[in-house]
Amino acid sequence: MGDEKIEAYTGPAGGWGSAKSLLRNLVRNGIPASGSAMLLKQNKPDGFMCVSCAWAKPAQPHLFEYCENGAKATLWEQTQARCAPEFFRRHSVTELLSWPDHDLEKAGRLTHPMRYDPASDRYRPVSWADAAAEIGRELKAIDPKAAVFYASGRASLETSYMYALFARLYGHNNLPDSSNMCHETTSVALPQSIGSPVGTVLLEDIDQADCMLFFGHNIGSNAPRILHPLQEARRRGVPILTFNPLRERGLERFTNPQSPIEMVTGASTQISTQYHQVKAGGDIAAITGMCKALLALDREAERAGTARVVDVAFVAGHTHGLDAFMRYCDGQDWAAIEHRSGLTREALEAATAVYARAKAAIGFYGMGLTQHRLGAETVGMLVNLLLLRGHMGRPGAGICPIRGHSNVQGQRTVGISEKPELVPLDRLAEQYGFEPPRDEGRTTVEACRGILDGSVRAFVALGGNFVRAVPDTNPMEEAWRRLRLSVQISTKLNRNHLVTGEVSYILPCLGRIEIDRQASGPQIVTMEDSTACFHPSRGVARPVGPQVRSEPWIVAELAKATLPPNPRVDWDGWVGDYGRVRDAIEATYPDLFQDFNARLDQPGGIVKPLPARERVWKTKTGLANFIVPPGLEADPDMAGGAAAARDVLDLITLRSNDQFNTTIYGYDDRFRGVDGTREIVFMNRDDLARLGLADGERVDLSTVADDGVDRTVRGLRIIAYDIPPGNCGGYYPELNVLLPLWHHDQQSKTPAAKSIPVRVARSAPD
Ligand SMILES: Nc1nc2c(c(=O)[nH]1)N[C@H]1C(S)=C(S)[C@@H](COP(=O)(O)OP(=O)(O)OC[C@H]3O[C@@H](n4cnc5c(=O)[nH]c(N)nc54)[C@H](O)[C@@H]3O)O[C@H]1N2
Ligand SMILES: Nc1nc2c(c(=O)[nH]1)N[C@H]1C(S)=C(S)[C@@H](COP(=O)(O)OP(=O)(O)OC[C@H]3O[C@@H](n4cnc5c(=O)[nH]c(N)nc54)[C@H](O)[C@@H]3O)O[C@H]1N2
Ligand SMILES: [Mo]
Repeated sequence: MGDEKIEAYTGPAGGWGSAKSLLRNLVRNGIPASGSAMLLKQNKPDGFMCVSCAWAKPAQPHLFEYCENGAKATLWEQTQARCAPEFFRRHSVTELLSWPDHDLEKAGRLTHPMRYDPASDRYRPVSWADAAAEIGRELKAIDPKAAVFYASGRASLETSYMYALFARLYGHNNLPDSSNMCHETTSVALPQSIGSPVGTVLLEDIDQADCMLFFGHNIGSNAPRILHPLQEARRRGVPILTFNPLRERGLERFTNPQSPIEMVTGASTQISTQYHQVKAGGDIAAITGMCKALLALDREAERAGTARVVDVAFVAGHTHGLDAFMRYCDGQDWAAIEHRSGLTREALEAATAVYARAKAAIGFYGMGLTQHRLGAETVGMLVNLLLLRGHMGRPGAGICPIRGHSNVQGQRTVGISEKPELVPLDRLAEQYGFEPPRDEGRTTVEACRGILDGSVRAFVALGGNFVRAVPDTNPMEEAWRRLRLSVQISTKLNRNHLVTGEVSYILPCLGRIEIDRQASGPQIVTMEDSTACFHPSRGVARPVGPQVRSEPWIVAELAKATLPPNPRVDWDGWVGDYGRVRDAIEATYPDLFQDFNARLDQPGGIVKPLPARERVWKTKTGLANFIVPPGLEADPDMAGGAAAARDVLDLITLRSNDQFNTTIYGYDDRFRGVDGTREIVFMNRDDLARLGLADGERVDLSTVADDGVDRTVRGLRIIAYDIPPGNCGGYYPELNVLLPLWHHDQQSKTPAAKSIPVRVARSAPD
């Protein structure tokens, strides 16, 4: 860690700051500038799909179809550093447990399969054959229902299909993935509203939209390539209305680092035309205010005999539940809306006035909506607002959840799901001649509960850093040690490897940037982006080392070692030619993957058929539904009791500009003016004055909960910040200690990481 420096950032997103940061990353990963040629292949038809976010890949890519953070992800994966057996000889697991996340991954790419040896407290190299044989023996010895197969969202459609099939042939549906901490809220909310589990917007819609709403996503850091179409939209004069507690730089101003003119002149584009600093969890209230204002405009228009504001024909022909929704809106008073949203009636009416004029509007959103106690209802509210004006299922309009991991949406599409009703089990039964398990599997939260209560005995991870990403870090780490089997298929060392079970393995895999050569030659893999388009990805870099295997190969070896032979599942044939896995995928999902292999190289990707795009509503009512929320609160537990006490704030856990989830590239959160530390808490100046605290002081945060668990993080440095009063912010995953496992979206069980009630107290002097 370097020196701490806290200094407000005044530049735009992108620009020279971005170019400089990129260069620094080349150097820190030991990659010569010439190695950056690899970046030219990023998100290109003849190259690889970025391993960072899931944003759409255009049919006509730019010369540089990558962003600062996508490039960082590539360089981080393609580092010259190696975490080889020698590293594990030098460092015991106990020693490594004291290392920060950044240093662990910085050790470099994993090169050998390793098995934990408790006697020496070290990981030791093991052969692939021995590893697979022991893991197979262990899995055979337990009840399959006591095993969890987690996936982190990066592995390809091919690997994911094989992995999910392995779980079901073995006997369980315990297939949570990172989506359970992320957009599971979306997967539960959108089917109720519009009968689709995913967003309806395509890239071409963004080119046609004339109004955009942005709720709770930090695009400048987490999906920066969206800034290109947004910049173009702003040039067309499209208004962008943003709702976010923090003034995120990428949502304010952007200089396109790929535009020589902008780089030389320093010109930047204003992104948001209105910026509303809604309180955390205040979105139901804010959107209620907008709907209320919209209905008022509509009544006025009706009285005056002018054009209606509500799309009457759409609402009458395509929706259900408007009357109840109108009663709900009429029943909310402005004082309560203002109080809960933290926004004035005037501000909400100003946003509504712009929205009411739009002919084609898109609602974008991220974790700021999904990670709340009533996250699903909050997403439902955004859809309600769009439905009132018929912005669904026509060009330039729709709902656009911005997905996280680069193939998280695709993993769900090909069967990684704990919900058996979402998987064509009958077809799998027929295709592979077996009886798949039909019972509900475990979500991430339920997997954690099972680890805590001992009912889960084995955990296999296809990527990710589960124990670090989930809530309640301390009890989870303690319980992990009682697991019988922990298997981590990974590219880099992380904390989950060090929190061992009785039998623990690290299995090193290729990333998709590397060339994956199998019996039939170099392989292609595929993924699904945020706009539900499938794309091929071709490795371009030299594999990390001779002992590193591809994910499909590893999954096949584990499956062969665990399952009785099945003549209908040709694991080795599949590994020899991934095209055959794609044929199998097509056979299971003929409607989604028609002519999959033949159409792989379709420019812009293969568009997944989505009924909601065609105004066909696969809901129980057969119509798009207005969903009435129970009240204005997205986090009802923040409303009263201890949480209303004067020293209690609502904590938002955030990503910095220098991390990918639990992967910490460095300690620089440039856009928020933080450099050299992650041990900070952003607080509002009024709260500081009220609590007698000062900028730069150290405080301890403790979760307000009466379940007897001590959840405290000590010594965070206060940064006085432009954040609504009553809210505070800090970094994930360090603050996951504070997030109770039961504090999750009630419907989807997505942890409510954007509203944790915490008590703030000055730290005791050391
Ligand atoms: N470089 C980089 N890219 C990434 C990732 C990464 O870590 N690094 N992670 C990937 C993954 S898995 C995901 S899911 C996405 C995550 O991308 P985001 O959805 O942007 O997630 P967060 O960084 O958690 O930020 C959430 C944003 O919501 C705002 N917010 C918080 N609470 C509220 C609220 O109550 N209401 C509203 N309206 N806003 C709120 C915060 O201020 C913040 O701007 O990014 C993906 N891309
Ligand atoms: N408090 C709080 N908690 C959160 C969140 C939050 O906003 N706040 N966000 C949540 C969200 S949105 C998500 S998605 C989860 C993320 O949770 P995870 O997906 O479990 O975590 P990652 O940090 O993405 O996983 C990083 C590890 O993945 C491995 N890896 C990287 N690339 C590959 C690959 O190509 N193949 C394989 N096999 N392994 C690979 C590396 O070993 C690396 O250490 O965290 C959640 N947790
Ligand atoms: Mo995510």
